[in-house]
Amino acid sequence: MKLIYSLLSPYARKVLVLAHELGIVDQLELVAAVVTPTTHDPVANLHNPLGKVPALVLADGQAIVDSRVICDYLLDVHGSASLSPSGAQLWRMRTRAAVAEGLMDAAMVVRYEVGLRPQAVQWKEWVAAYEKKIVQALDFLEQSAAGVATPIPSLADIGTACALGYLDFRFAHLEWRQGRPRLAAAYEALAQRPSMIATQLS
Ligand SMILES: N[C@@H](CCC(=O)N[C@@H](CS)C(=O)NCC(=O)O)C(=O)O
Repeated sequence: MKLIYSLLSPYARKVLVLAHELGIVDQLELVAAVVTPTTHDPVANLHNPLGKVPALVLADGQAIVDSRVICDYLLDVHGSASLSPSGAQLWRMRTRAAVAEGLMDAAMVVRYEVGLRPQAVQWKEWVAAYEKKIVQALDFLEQSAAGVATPIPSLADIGTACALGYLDFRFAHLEWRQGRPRLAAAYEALAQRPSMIATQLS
């Protein structure tokens, strides 16, 4: 399988962390792409009509996008039913995973607005509104923080860890740990896992 990815993408990191946790990372051939909303990466565009990373290309050439679907695929093919909670716990976990994903999305919106858009046409209210979404998502994740799932972290744990790692990398000024001790403790536990160490953003 080929993983079209970028070293700095928290979405691609999620897939890589899960692959490490499932013990299948060696089955992934990593193909780096350089993506922004305003540039055209031929490899990313070949496999994903949205031109985004990550994309997973199977042996028969079928491409799977986006990171949520790739993670579901890896769990389906290489995991086991025991790795997923059931009943109410499943929907709590999936909701936490969706909020963590939304946190990443909001961070990416701010990053593109501040880092890519010419300064003269940047929209301050837009940035403030998305920073507010980041803060609200962090508060939700603090309130719903639970112990890390075993034997491997859940999709919510992995998504949250990768979103928080991205904040540390690009949004350190937000000081997300302030007032969020449970989330900080959960993150510290996750950050020490070999899967997270092997995929650090740099
Ligand atoms: N929902 C997508 C989001 C992926 C995404 O936005 N990736 C960024 C890189 S971190 C990207 O490819 N950006 C290029 C673009 O927006 O065109 C996923 O989960 O895979």
